[in-house]
Amino acid sequence: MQLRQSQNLGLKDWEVKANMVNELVWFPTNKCLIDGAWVDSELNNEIELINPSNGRLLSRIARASKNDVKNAISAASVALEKTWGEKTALERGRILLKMSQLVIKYSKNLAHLESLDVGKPLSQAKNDVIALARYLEFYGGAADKIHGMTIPFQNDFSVSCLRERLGVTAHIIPWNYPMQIIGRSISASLAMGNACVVKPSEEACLTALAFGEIATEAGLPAGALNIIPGFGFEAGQALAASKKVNHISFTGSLLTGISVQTAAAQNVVPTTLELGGKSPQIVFDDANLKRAIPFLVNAGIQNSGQTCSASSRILVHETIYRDVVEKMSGMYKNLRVAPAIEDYDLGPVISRRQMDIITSYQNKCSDLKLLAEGSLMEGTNNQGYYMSPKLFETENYRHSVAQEEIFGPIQIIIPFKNEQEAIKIANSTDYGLVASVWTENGSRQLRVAKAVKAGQIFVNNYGAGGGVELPFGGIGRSGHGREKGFESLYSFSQLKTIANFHG
Ligand code: TXE
Repeated sequence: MQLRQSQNLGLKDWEVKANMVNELVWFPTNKCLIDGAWVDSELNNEIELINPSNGRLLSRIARASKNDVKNAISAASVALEKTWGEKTALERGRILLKMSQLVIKYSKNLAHLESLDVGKPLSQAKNDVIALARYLEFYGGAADKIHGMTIPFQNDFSVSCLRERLGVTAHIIPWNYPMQIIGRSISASLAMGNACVVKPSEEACLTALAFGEIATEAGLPAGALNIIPGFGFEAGQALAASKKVNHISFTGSLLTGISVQTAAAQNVVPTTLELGGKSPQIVFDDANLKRAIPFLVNAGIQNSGQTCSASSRILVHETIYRDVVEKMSGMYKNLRVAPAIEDYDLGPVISRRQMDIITSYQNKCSDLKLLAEGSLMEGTNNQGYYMSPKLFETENYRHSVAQEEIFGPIQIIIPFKNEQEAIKIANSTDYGLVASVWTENGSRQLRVAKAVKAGQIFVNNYGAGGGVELPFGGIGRSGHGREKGFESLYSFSQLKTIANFHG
């Protein structure tokens, strides 16, 4: 079948206009990027993207079929044998750096697209663009600085370990942070010399497509990065089940993660899974509350709580509990929810489906005390998916809303009596992604940081501003493998040991 092609979608050059909330992104966004060309999906099928700020059609994206996925994987394999595979580490790094510069050049457009598509306040989308550029910069710089090693062995041997690429890497991306998650995963993989096939989310996909355009403009050879929008049960599943993929990075829900890992296991393909959490912040009686309070709240409501590392549990020592409740409630009462582009504290949540999930958790909170909530601004009565953020309290840390990931703007505050109990509550869920400890006591900082089960622990802060350099990933049901920092380069490569006998 001859596929229709277009040179450019026009997304990266999209002119940002004033009142974008009602704008329909009419560009030919219904394409897949395969082997450097924007092509129709095999069956010429489309998926509608809905603008969460008004519930109306935003754009249409391609619905890639199994064959489209196959073509994308073949294009990646060919790029590895030829153009991309022949590049030196230095050359790969320079292309990533060029991509980083172009992301900055198109940052205004990218931020607007992400804000419209995901429904996140514009300034949060701007931060995501900066993070994307930073990932490309970090891994572009690292591409020629990741080495193998030599091993002292018997005197008549020379032993070296080469750090080699894996081959074709698959990247299954969720809707909550498309730019950031593409950035952290693709940049590291390309730096190591792999070729990528990306399956963005069917709920938010536009910046992934714009990123494809930027890669082409930066001179990334055809096939090194392929983008196949589509449904998870179709394109996603086909990608996860392919024998020709050599690694899968997945960020998303626990159940889909299990299904991806099960599919990969049939082909003995390694996976990196990032599956969210129920991340606690532990506030001791000597904490600097002036500094802590904004972190306690913002880490829960950022992107309407739809963040894998959202802090949805706040554990507070009983002696300062009422003070913290009062201060957090004060902040909550000033939180404003508005259409994303208007850039208040929260935008809408991603979809009607997500709204229903969050509402069902809110209903389960009926036996908890509602301490405070934010308010909806004008413009939110327009079919968009708006939810006011809510702060609840309970002593029952085993309650389902204090144990399960809600993925919405709900925080639960829980009192504790002593350090031992705080650690017990923090470690009581099946998750372990991120945690923070607020105390001025140095011994306690280290004791608690070591005792809490999570991949990242922050002391007297939360998130360290994103920290591209800092290894990130979960334990337990939050997943396995590490992204970010140099760790990610290890995940996207393998060691080959050469034992040379010269006796
Ligand atoms: O996730 P899915 P959904 C959590 C959050 C949310 C819930 C549901 O709790 O409420 O997941 O969100 C692709 N084979 N997180 O349904 O299904 C899918 O197309 C291969 C946490 O959106 O996990 C999309 O690209 N791929 C999270 C990606 O997987 C499949 C971020 C994620 O979708 C597939 C998002 C399949 N069988 C949701 N089925 C986080 N950790 O940050 C779907 N996909």
